[in-house]
Amino acid sequence: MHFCKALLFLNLRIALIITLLFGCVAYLYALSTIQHMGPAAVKLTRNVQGTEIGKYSTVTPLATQRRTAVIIVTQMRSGFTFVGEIFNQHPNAFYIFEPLWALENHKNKTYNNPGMQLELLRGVSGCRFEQIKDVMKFYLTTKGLGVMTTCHAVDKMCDGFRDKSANATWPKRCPIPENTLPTVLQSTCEGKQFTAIKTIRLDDIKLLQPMAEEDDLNLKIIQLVRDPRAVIASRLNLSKKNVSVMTVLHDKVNKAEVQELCDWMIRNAELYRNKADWLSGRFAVIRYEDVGMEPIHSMEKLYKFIGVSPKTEVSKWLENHIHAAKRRKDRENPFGTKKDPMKTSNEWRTRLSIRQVNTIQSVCKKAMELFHYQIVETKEELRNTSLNLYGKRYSIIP
Ligand SMILES: *[C@@H]1O[C@H](CO)[C@@H](O)[C@H](O)[C@H]1NC(C)=O
Ligand SMILES: *[C@@H]1O[C@H](CO)[C@@H](O)[C@H](O)[C@H]1NC(C)=O
Ligand SMILES: *[C@@H]1O[C@H](CO)[C@@H](O)[C@H](O)[C@H]1NC(C)=O
Ligand SMILES: *[C@@H]1O[C@H](CO)[C@@H](O)[C@H](O)[C@H]1NC(C)=O
Ligand SMILES: CC(=O)N[C@H]1CO[C@H](CO)[C@@H](O)[C@@H]1O
Repeated sequence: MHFCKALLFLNLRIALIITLLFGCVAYLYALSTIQHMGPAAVKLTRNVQGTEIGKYSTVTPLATQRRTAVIIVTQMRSGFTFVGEIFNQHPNAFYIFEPLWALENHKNKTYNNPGMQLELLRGVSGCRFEQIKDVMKFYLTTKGLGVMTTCHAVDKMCDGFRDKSANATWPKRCPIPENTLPTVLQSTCEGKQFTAIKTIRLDDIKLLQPMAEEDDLNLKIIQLVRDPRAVIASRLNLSKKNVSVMTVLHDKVNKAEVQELCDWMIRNAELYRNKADWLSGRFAVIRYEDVGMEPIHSMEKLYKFIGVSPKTEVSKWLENHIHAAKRRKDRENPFGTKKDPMKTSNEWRTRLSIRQVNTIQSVCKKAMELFHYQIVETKEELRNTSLNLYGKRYSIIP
């Protein structure tokens, strides 16, 4: 019995020694393998914190952890609601629209300036909210926008706080205390793969240059443009349900408004056309009319451009939305019918007079040439929708 115990004890010791020996050999082998992975591997691991702490661990480089933020700029009545929505529908998006509205409408009138605009967009893009908590609080709780129910990530965030009683006032629909708001927003934002912001209130994308040069941000900018004749036609009668040529005819086109619209189109596309370094790989421009022809393809290209894979939720939503828009003959959606894909794009041609069209065309000559919007000379050309004014595409998505 005693002998057996001694033997067992001995065996255990031997086993321990063998295990240790194997461990040492395995460790040395692993060490030599890692050292023989070449300079790339060493450089890669050294990037971590700039020291050699992580030398023998396999860690992905920090570069891949740059946050993607896409800023979508467009103008009022350009019919691009769905472009914001294709990002809102992504389960991994932190999507918000019109944050600049909050600066414009904040009770502190000093807020509405380019410096604050940059600070706000920067904060939202990079998930840093401490400096902008005052504006964010106003933005999230104001009735005017309804952000807390329409933007999915924000909606979910507010859900844990809101007063669900039927008579809850607007501030109670997202009553996150101001002192915790920055951290709650930050964790919501960081919990999502990317940020998407849509706005009609950015005059000049040049404002975004400092964001493009930030090391930890992967900034993408999408400019959405639409035929100015269609935009103006749409704006002329926001309040009219039953629109016909006769009713619109008498509305004067506001030249200053048209000028502003077309200047904006040119100003924001020109930096890219002049090959501004900081925009390289970061800028895309799409025409409403081109999206109308190929909505699914456009969505896929936009996602490819920002480097995020579109989930099935997005394509499903878009397909349903296209069908619904076609059924409703929704004027503000670019999607035509099967029989006439350009139908919605051409609608303005039955609603504006040739005089109105001439006014817009003379003010917008340069912008229309740039984006390949074909000019009409006569009333016959204007009304004859067999004449395609959008045959030459323009959209650029790198
Ligand atoms: C408005 O904001 C500025 C900073 O942008 C601040 O200095 C000023 O005190 C604020 N005014 C009011 C009335 O809160
Ligand atoms: C909401 O309505 C309930 C009864 O319907 C009432 O007791 C409560 O005071 C109301 N709350 C507010 C904030 O008005
Ligand atoms: C719309 O306008 C047309 C012509 O102007 C008119 O005949 C028609 O009754 C109107 N429809 C409605 C619903 O008002
Ligand atoms: C309408 O435009 C098409 C295409 O340019 C042309 O073939 C046709 O003759 C035009 N119709 C009329 C009535 O001008
Ligand atoms: C911008 C514009 O001129 N809108 C007009 C549209 O039609 C209504 C009447 O229904 C006018 O009051 C608006 O001025």
